[in-house]
Amino acid sequence: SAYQYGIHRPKGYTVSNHYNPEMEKHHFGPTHPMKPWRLTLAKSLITAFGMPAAMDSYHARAATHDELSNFHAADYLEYLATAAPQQKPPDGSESTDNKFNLANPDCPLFDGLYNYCSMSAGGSLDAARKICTQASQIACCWGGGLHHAKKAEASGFCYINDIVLAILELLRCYKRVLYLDIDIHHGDGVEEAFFSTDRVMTISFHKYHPETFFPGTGGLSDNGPKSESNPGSHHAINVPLNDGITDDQYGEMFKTIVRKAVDSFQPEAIAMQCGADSLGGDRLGKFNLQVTGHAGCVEFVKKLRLPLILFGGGGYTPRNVARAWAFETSIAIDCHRKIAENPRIPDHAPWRAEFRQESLLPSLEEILGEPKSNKNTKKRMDEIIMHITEQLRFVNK
Ligand code: ZL4
Ligand code: CA
Ligand code: ZN
Repeated sequence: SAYQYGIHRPKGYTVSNHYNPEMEKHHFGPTHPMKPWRLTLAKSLITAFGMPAAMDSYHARAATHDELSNFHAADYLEYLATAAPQQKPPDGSESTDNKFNLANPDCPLFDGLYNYCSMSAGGSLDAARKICTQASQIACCWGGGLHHAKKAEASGFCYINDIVLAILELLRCYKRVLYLDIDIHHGDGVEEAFFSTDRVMTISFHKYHPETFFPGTGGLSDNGPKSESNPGSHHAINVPLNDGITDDQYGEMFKTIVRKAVDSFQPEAIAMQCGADSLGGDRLGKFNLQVTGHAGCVEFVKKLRLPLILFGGGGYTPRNVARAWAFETSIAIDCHRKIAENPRIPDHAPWRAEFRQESLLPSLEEILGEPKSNKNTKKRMDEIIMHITEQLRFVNK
């Protein structure tokens, strides 16, 4: 099918994909929104379109305890590795054991949890090493992107912060790393981890509605601890958005802000979290992005021609998650135009029935889900850009 689609290795650069099929076998619980099998769907689309012929595929190994301890606390890792899945108390009440925020309904202790986390981190670390040695110019790890995990705390479906670990690896060979986050949730764990360094700039685009939307941080003026002695001052950028944002408005914000940030910060490498819960029709999200709008952000970043890691992240309507990450893989290997010309999912693709319209790029009607009204005014968008432009005056590399 690579032949059928005319897909071949891109000229002049190498793309790698880091993936471990064992990850998908893990379950957070029957009604938990995080479904690791969305990775199976994504992989099956990537394969059906013949994309593996155009990239280096690596079986992601599990990260070692030592590697995880580059960011995480020893007692937390110890507990993650040994805590048994919890049985509900017989009286039906919720568990009270909330050590390290584990066993709360967002972050349940499930069978094989430690394996799942270490494979996610292993893929992201492998990706970072390929970028460091320049064996790859773009590395994809769709099983990573777990941006909420803290040093000694699980949060929002995330236990191990594979992104922080990967960026720490990039910092061994690149002076400055730009982190971009298009998941609908605030990338709080990554932001906090690099609050006190000027070698990482973080930019998260997210829905911001502190009373009702997780995690409640990431306001426009939340830019980290500001002080003369903190070199990381001004290096945390937040783009708080409202429900219903469209491709055009989001794309305009993304490009304007990233262009300005790259000009002032002059990064040597980019780590981008591509959470797919910012797509329309997501089970948890409330934005209106289409696959082409979401992927347009990836395409814009790719054109900067800096070493690049693409992570997965959120995404709770599995068929749309798979579509987005497959199309973004095609952007990485530069065959997205061919795919856009003929987006029909090949007949032999397993899971094809999952994709109702049987196209990689669904029509607007299908993906939108409930039509949402756009609560983002032009005035507010201009204010946000103004604030960030001012903030970037303090960042001159
Ligand atoms: C669920 O049905 O907003 C977890 C979580 C489990 C199964 C049965 C338990 C029922 C929705 C969410 C009770 C669930 C109560 N089950 C969950 C403040 C909250 C406290 C926990 O994309 N309750 C917390 C986290 C967010 C909150 C979003 C995004 C991750 C990422 C990167 C993380 N937490 C309210 C919710 C269900 C569940 C149904 C749920 N949790 C939706 N949003 C949250 O950024 C991967
Ligand atoms: Ca985000
Ligand atoms: Zn999310």
